[in-house]
Amino acid sequence: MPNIKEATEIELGLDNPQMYKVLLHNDDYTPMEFVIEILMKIFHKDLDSANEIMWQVHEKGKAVCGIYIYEIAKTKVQQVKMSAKSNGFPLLATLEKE
Ligand code: TYC
Repeated sequence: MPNIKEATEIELGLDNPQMYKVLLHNDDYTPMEFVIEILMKIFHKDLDSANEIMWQVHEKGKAVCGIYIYEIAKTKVQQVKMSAKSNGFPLLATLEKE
């Protein structure tokens, strides 16, 4: 018997969606503590990995903080933007196709 559900998922591209990296970018003004807080609250990192990612951004200029489907990645970028803006920091997050 043909598997209609599987065939439809494949046809619609739902079996293997395009994934997007969310990158955090360095700047000279956002406090390290604020970046760590963002990584814990928005990207659900524990303190150790948030600290590690923050240092990677600080030293290398940018780092990946998560990989998601488009709608989720876009929402994370927007959440970073809103939180940074309301706290008066220039922190920037961007999307990149995986
Ligand atoms: N460079 C910032 C500082 O020295 C810290 C920082 C880290 C800023 C990561 C942004 O995405 C960032 N206060």
